[in-house]
Amino acid sequence: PWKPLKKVGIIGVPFEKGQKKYGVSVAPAAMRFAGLLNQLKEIDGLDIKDYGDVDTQTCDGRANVENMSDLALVSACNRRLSEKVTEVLKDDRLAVTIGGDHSIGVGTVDGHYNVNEDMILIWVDAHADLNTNKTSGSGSVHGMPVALLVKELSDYWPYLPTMDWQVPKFSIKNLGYIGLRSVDTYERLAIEKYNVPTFAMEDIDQHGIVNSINHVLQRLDPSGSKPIHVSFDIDALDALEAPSTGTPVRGGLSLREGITLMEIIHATGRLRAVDLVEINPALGNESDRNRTIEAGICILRAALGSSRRGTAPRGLRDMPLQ
Ligand code: Z70
Ligand code: MN
Ligand code: MN
Repeated sequence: PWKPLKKVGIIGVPFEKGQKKYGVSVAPAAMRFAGLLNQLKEIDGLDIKDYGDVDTQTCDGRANVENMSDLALVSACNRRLSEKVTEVLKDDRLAVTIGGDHSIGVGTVDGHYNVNEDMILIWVDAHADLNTNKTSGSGSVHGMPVALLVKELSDYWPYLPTMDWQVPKFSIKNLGYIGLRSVDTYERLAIEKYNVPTFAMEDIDQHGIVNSINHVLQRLDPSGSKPIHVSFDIDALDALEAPSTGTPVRGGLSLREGITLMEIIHATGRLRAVDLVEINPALGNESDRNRTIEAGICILRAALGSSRRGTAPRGLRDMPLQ
């Protein structure tokens, strides 16, 4: 009974306080300037609505938590984003969120979970983003969103001022990873402790991207009955494909593997939310910037049903006569 949603809502999140480099917050504007909306509207039959950008500038209150930078801003931005994602989904649209750094995954998943409690989450990333403030080497919240979201890790956090709105309800049993190749020691410990289905780059090399994503989908949802959320960090792609990102890691997914992954998820008909994060147009030269933005648009187009085979014109059965 599942068929791909033809209605889509776009949300921009110009937020970069979940990490330390300038520039990720420019990505929504850069993606729009590169023609994102028109390139998505070209896809057969899609109805694209732009919900604009979330306010990422303001917060009230303070949250001085050890080894956790700018928590009050991260919290305020994600609270607004969560409500926006919920609104888009309640409008029966697939929620496409353009970050911003990956700390915004807290808001997108929270907002999705509030509509679909049975959702599964595919985290496509070079990194696991599974640190707590105790295990993080950077203190940057973009390395912590998964740990903030999952209920199984709630006891590993101190009280987080300003975060009362976000009660971790999502179960780590509904999480899978694709593309990992830079995993911290306690992140790996948690992946093993909770037996999170994880296809790191060496597993993808062994099994191929098609078997890898199919295996994760089969593990998380054997009956094929649950809504899917994909949180796609552009650094999952190889640094040659997507150089303009804060923490490029060599030896990643080819753009073709990223597109194949998204085509398979689209074909389930169950995709309900996609995040595209960590594009930093301020890093690298113009060619790096354009390549990274183009790669991001290719990933989103595949997620929304663009076919590399092409699409014949709707309702027409013959070529035009001369
Ligand atoms: C590291 C940390 C990270 C992205 C870096 C890195 C996390 N595990 N995520 N770049 N996109 O600081 O927690
Ligand atoms: Mn990430
Ligand atoms: Mn990453």
